[in-house]
Amino acid sequence: MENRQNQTNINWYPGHMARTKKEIKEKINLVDLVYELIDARMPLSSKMRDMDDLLGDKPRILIMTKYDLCDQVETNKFIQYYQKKGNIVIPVDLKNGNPVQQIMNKSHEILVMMNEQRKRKGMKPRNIRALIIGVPNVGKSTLINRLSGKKATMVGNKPGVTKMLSWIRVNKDIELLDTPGLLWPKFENQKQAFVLASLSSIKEEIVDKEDLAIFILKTIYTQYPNRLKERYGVENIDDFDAVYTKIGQRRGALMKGGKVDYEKVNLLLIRDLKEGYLGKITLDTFEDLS
Ligand SMILES: Nc1nc2c(ncn2[C@@H]2O[C@H](COP(=O)(O)OP(=O)(O)OP(=O)(O)O)[C@@H](O)[C@H]2O)c(=O)[nH]1
Ligand SMILES: [Mg+2]
Repeated sequence: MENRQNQTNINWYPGHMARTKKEIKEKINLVDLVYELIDARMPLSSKMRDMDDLLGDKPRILIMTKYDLCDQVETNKFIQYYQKKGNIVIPVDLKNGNPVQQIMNKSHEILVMMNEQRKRKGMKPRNIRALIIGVPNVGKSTLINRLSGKKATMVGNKPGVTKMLSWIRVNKDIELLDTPGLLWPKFENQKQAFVLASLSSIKEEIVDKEDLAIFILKTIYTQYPNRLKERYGVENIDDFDAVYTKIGQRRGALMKGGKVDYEKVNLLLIRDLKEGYLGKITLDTFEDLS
């Protein structure tokens, strides 16, 4: 496996995503504001593609979820980049942080503006309806639960938990439309697909585990070389057989007779990244932008 390249050509755009997009299109006229969620660990790869036509010029707030899990130095570069392009960006830790006030304040500003416009046209003020969109597993349902202060919708650490569009009232001013995770029909490049797969936005079953594990090894080695050393005692990745053997020995992924269990090492690498055992990481680099 020494010179192994990532061979898999991941493309995953199941029918239910096309259907979700169609349903959003049908409801978009009811929507005043869009919360676009981006996973802070993949600020480029998890940013919605192919949605501008659909969303038109609806006001948008970019919410960077999982800020607690990312490499803030790298992610902040993207935050600044999006801000420079005129976006409102709010980084959040939906698990332990307190994101509600900040998001509500911004939404309120937009509500006030909307109602001033309505007044000028002789229309009555009304509450705001916000659409939540983002790739699978980015934290859409978690955000709704945090904003509404109750378990209004189901969450889970795998893609595809939310299956249908549904309206949820947050308070007297705001109603939210939860949506299932969306991707776009064709990924821009292999890295984008692997990044999304590494952080659970692409269903595990459709990805070759070994390709994914090798991608993780290469990426972490390039971007955070010390992490492999700290966790597995791996100093370089010149020889993948040697790397697997080392990890297998360190982490007890061996078969009878002491041979390394390659499959187990693959799963271990994938899990360690997702669970944060490789530290706070941002897989997209600012160079990927160019
Ligand atoms: N540490 C951390 N975990 C988060 C954060 N936001 C969401 N999560 C976790 O991410 C996982 C996915 O959250 P969901 O809210 O189900 O994601 P979703 O976007 O609704 O996913 P689908 O419905 O499958 O598209 C859950 O395990 C959440 O607890 C965050 O800011 N920090
Ligand atoms: Mg959901």
